[in-house]
Amino acid sequence: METELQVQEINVVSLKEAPIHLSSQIQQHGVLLVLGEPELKILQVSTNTLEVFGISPKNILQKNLEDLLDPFQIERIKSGISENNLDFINPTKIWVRKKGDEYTVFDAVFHRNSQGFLILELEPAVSQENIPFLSFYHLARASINQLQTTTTFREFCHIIVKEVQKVTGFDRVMLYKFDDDGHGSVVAEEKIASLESYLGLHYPESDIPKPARKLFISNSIRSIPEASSQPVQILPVNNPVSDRPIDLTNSILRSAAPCHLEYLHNMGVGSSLTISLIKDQKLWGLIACHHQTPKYISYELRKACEFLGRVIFAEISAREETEDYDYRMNLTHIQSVLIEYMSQAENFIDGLVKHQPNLLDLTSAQGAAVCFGGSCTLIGETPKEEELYFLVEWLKNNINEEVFYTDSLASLYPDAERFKNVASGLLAIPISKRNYVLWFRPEVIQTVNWGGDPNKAFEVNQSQGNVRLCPRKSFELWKENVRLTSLPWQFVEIKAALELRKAIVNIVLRQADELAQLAQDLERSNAELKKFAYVASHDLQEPLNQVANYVQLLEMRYHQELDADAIEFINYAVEGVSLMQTLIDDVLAYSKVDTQAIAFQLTEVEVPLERALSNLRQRISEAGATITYDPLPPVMADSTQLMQLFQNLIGNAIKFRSDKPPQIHVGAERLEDEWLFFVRDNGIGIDPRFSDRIFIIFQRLHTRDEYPGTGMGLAICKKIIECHRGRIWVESQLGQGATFYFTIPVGARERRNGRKTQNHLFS
Ligand code: BLA
Repeated sequence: METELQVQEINVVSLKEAPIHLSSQIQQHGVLLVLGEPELKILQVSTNTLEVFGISPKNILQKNLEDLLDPFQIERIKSGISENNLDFINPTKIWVRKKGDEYTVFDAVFHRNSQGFLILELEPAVSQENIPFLSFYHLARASINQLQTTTTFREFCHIIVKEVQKVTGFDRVMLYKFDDDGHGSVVAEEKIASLESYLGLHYPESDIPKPARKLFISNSIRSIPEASSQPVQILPVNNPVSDRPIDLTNSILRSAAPCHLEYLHNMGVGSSLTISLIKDQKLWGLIACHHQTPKYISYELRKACEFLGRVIFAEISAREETEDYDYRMNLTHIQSVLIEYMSQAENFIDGLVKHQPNLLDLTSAQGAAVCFGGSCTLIGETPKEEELYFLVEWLKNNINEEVFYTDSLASLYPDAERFKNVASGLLAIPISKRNYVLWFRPEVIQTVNWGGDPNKAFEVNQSQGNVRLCPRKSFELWKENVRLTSLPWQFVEIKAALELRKAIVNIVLRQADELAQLAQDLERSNAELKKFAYVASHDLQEPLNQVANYVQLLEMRYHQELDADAIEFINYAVEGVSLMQTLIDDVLAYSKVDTQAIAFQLTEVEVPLERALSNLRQRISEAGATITYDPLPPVMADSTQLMQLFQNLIGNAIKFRSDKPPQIHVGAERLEDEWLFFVRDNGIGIDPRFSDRIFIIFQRLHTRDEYPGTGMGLAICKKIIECHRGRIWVESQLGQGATFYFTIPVGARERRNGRKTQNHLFS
């Protein structure tokens, strides 16, 4: 129990071992020398020189390199070093005299480390001759020719390992790919028949700790020809110039970390060669080669493998991107279609869910929801609406990013287990604090094959107070059933969701902006008007009554004494008072036409029309007017206001009649998105020059003697129609009658069938 707890507490990365690149230990088969420039003074040396050269390290330290080598070799080296690019002299063949006439041939490789020291590494030459560079090229070209005929990513990977296996002869060559979470798996393998296969097996992150991976980005090829040999110390441990351990990041002889050597031993590996595969400055994967027994690979051949891996891998990345590319283009297309739909729809949500393609296609999801303004619009397979309210609440409190996604929602939000069948995977974008677009993917139960139990990837050894991690002993297949997860969201899908978010935010903001502006304007003018109407009706009413009462009193009390002129003047005064009364009433009526007070209802337009006609009964019969109308459609409107509108328009048609008896006709016609109504008369008509002026408040074309009235009627009509989001205008010529037109938009429900019903009148 106690050790179990401790295991959990130990962070594999924060191991108390020295950083691996400062280990000051190299592998036994070679010699490492740290040189001071320009005289090439030997500052540090590995302690195995006696075995390799026959000279003890103490006799080498502080000497110059020329004390060790023939003058002609030194000359070659010195001129190479002065070249600045050490790759020109790597590798150089060097002969070191062991004793008498006995020479040993080495491959000499130089590099300068991060601390600026020149490091010379000597490996016994395996082959005598250099492999010409051209053979790299032939190797790579042959492989790439093969690649051209392959189709899938898997096949591509397999060719790499096959080629590397062919040129090196390792027992096993693998392509190891890292996942996003740091674990990795063997995606391609070529091996001798007697070994069991590791293909498809997963290995936990701790098998290759982070510091090691960081190192592999800088040093892309590492060779351990004899995994069981004892590491050799560098002398002195601290560099005499810097007084610090020497940085061996780019050394080829550095001894692997003890933990890793133990790992290789447990796995039955006698030697290994590892090549880093780097994409976008990140470690994408490794080519890992194993041999059961010690195996030396020459520097040239290692370089050839590195080159091969790099060239073919570049091809792989390109291929991976092309596969991505087609899908990405498709998503981009869907995205632009959705944006088009959204901007056309009255409500952007309709644009996302009502057509093909829709929201689901943007991310290849099986379900989606738009939670907006307190309600959710669902499409496809989704959790229930009330479950979504809780989920949105959780997102609101826990997620601050522009996009959130998981392929295992239940691991973060346990309630999600209840709807795992539809939503084990979630991709969410917040539109604003409480509004979200969500995509869902169902649970897909997967079996993951591990190379050994990942929960026991290492053991803790406690001896003499030291805690030490060592790798597991068993690499036997360990199967894990992964539940409560969906297929992962791909990068391109997440990007498409983010792009959509931008578009929605823009559309919603724009609509909100327009509405706010409109509401503000309206509110301001209405408030002013209402204030005026209030003053007019209350403050004016009282003095007005007073005038009326006293004038009438005057008439009653002094009737006898007044002459005809005085009585006429009193009548004018009474008329003036009553005109003022009508004006006040009209202004009040005008101020009451108000969008906020409007009661939109599906209204059969004939109903308000007939009420208006009934109110005008007396005037119609007095004028001998004939009024006809076509069948009229239902519209979303305020019936009382429509009544008032008709009453004003028909009242005007009667008032402004010519010598002929008035003939008035009301009709309607369907346009694209609205109904067009008209009221046509045969009256005196209006000079087209004035056709705009007549709708302005208090504007009159005639004197009150000719035609009575306040000049408010058409202003009220205009306001009523504007409240219905329509337009009103007149078409007329003087003396030829007039036609008043007004429009009312069709309701949202009707609009969707607009094309079908276009030009198709009501029955
Ligand atoms: C290094 N571990 C590595 C390397 C590989 C693996 C490929 C790089 C080897 C190299 O650069 O030569 C792991 N090898 C694998 C895996 C497969 C394989 C997964 O063939 C699968 C087929 N490792 C552990 C534990 C520790 C550890 C418990 O399992 C210690 C905490 C450490 N691994 C470790 C270290 C290195 C390493 C420190 C770096 C070795 C070095 O370069 O010094």
